Amino acid sequence: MRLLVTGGAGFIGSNFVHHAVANTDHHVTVLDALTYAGNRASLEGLPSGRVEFVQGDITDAPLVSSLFAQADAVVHYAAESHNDNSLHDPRPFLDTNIVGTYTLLEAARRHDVRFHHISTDEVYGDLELDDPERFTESTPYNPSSPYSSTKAGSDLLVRAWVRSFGVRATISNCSNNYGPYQHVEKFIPRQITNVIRGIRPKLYGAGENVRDWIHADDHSSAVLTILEKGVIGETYLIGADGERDNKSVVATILTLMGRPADAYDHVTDRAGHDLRYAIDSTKLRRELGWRPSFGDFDAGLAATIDWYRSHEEWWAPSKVTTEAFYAGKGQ
Ligand code: NAD
Ligand code: TDX
Repeated sequence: MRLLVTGGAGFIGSNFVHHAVANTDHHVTVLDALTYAGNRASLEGLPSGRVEFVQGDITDAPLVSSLFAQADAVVHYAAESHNDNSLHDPRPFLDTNIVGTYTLLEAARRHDVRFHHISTDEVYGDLELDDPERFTESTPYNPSSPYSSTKAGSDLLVRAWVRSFGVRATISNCSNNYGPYQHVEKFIPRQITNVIRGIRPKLYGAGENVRDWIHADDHSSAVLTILEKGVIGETYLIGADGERDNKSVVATILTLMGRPADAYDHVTDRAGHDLRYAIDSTKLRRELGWRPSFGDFDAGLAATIDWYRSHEEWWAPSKVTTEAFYAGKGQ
């Protein structure tokens, strides 16, 4: 298959490209604007005969149309992805997540290309810490932040283009990813690189918020499974039963890096901070037979710490500007 991957120079998109090259015969074309979050170096080492890179914007309709004309399937990762940035300046989130997804859907409709839309569990809002329920495909949408509301909007556009125009699309909503190539603005790489730099990790508020962690490689295998076996028009939740509160994640990072488990600071909480996310991925497991491979979160975290220790040249250029942004907000 000729796959077009939007956002393939970002964190999860680049992990997917590496995974697809290693596990399939697909040819991959990456379309990425190389915003602050995109990094061409995340695709280094891949065979040039299998992977082509196009720098461009998903809101550029003529460019998008010409790439869809040559693709059998599209996997759409490109997005503005960081909640904290969306609280500071929501506009790029509307442009890329809403108008960008609309532009791709119109091209999918025109060229009748199979389309897979990557989304997030954040569209469902948040859960109480003691709620026995987890998110399922029938949980009502209730997004909290400018980021998650634009992702919710993009999901609804996909559903409308399936029903109104017969676009052959599927959607997946995944929980929090960790692994190599994640920007240092995000929680886990921020704390790992802080410790490497001798800065104390920064925990928002009390640190009781819970996230449901999945390794990016497991997210990639789930997306390939949906591309191969998913039913058009369906939504699949992706998760690996990895619920942990932020305080315990920071303590584990510190311990794995040889520091006292409580050597972190509490900082200003995120506005509207979602309390807990938790995914029930029974549908994906039962109907499509998917299983995660990374069962041990601490082992995955240790491997991720090793990756950041040995790839300082990859993250160092972003570290200073990222920390300056947070410092300005007391975080
Ligand atoms: P990221 O910010 O690391 O990467 C986004 C990529 O998209 C970058 O390479 C950037 O250059 C590119 N991009 C941004 N705007 C673009 C535009 N207008 N045109 C073309 N390219 C553009 O994000 P990520 O964490 O890898 O997330 C990828 C996708 O997965 C997003 O859709 C996000 O909503 C979703 N998701 C992320 C997580 C997570 O834990 N990070 C969890 C569930 C779902
Ligand atoms: O320095 C920090 N300290 C801290 O306590 C940062 C950056 C974050 N946090 C907290 C906020 C969250 O409770 O850690 C948790 C994780 O934060 P992020 O890495 O910003 O992720 P989150 O807001 O949960 O969203 C992520 O998962 C869902 C991705 O960024 C989204 O793109 C995805 O949709």
